[in-house]
Amino acid sequence: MTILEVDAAQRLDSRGNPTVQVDVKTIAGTFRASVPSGASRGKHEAFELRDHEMRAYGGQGVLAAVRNIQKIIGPALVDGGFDPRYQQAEIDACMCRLDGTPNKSRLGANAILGVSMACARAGAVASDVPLYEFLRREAGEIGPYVMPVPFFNVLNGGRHSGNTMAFQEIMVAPTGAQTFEEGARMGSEIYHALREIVTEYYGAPATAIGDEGGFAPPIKQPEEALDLLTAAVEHCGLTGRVKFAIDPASSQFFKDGVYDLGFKCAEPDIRTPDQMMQMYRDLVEKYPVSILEDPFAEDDWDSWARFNASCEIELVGDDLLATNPCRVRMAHQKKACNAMVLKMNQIGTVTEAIETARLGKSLGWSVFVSHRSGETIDDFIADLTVALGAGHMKSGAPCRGERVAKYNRLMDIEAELRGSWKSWVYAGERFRFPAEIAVI
Ligand code: 2PG
Ligand code: MG
Repeated sequence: MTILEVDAAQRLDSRGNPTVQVDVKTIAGTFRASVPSGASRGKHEAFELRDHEMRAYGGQGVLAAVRNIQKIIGPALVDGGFDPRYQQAEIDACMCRLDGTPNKSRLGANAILGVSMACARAGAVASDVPLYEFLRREAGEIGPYVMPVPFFNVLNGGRHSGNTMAFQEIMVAPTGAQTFEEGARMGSEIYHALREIVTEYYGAPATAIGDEGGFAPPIKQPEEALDLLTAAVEHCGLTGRVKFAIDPASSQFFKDGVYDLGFKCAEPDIRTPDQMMQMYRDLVEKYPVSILEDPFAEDDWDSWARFNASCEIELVGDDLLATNPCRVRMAHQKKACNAMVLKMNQIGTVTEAIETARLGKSLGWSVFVSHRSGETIDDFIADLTVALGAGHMKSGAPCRGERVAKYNRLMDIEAELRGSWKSWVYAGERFRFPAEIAVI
């Protein structure tokens, strides 16, 4: 079964920016994928091709990427006679060869990834299996199926909202649920309680939401955010059954060796790396924080390594690693972190994303699958998370269509597993290393 045609179009993402949509046609049908886009992008990420034609979309157009798919990638895949059932890796390698650059800057990672995802969907349907099965086979995963713990980003700051909060994401995770579905319910209940509490403290206008669906009240210090969340959890009677996570996305406010927590305020609020470390230690001690993602900037290796030396919780590299195997190896060598974020568009193909996840796991790290702040209703990452047995994922708040698309897909997958012969577990408290559950 070969690829008959590859087409692409420019469509809008959740922020109203253009993005790439791909259609791959085979005898089994037409399979679509859409590409996400970050706001707090790391400088080591694969290249996102934009038109920079200022007369349209403020230069954000992706027509060049669309043309690259129509004129270069599509014909090469059709001529190559690839079978998407068995040749995902070959298809992805062919696109990397066509591009020929280390960071996909010729054809654009946004062009290449869209095709890669759509081919995986074509391969799954032609193989008569759900996408998570197809990707699981690609990843060589065996053992029970793991439903991930969702990390809901319920308070938005940083580059994702217009408020004063420097930290980009404050997340809540239902680790004490029994199933994903129960976890989704807990997340939704906490979200709604949080709305009430934000209204009470800051007034109704503060319940406006940020790019990932979380509230964006005028918070200045991280404790304020965690106190609000604590109150919401308590209100729902869920104390002890949830954990918190923080993604400060600190590359965004790192300059000249220091961090400026006031970067969105009139006055700077400068902290040295040592002060940042102390602040994180205090937060971890005071609140049930289980993940710190990008607490230090992408090239502040020294702070990462010093903090990691005594860090007992999950310390995740996002901008630091950019889902790039070279950066992962570098971080491992420097002992900079103990976990990786997995974002397909940071590297640019499904195959390379899976390989990077496997590399992380082989180093004893956990893998935290992530959406981007600019999303579409494409729910590919839900299947990818189950396929990898990653144990946890983040897709924003339990609010906004492009965010809940992934959570809803995960509920569908869980329902399917429940009705099948397959053995499966909800990662729960063991979200970092869910494979260990299987051993028990
Ligand atoms: C992050 C992401 C996703 P962005 O930093 O983890 O939440 O944000 O897509 O803007 O890089
Ligand atoms: Mg991040």
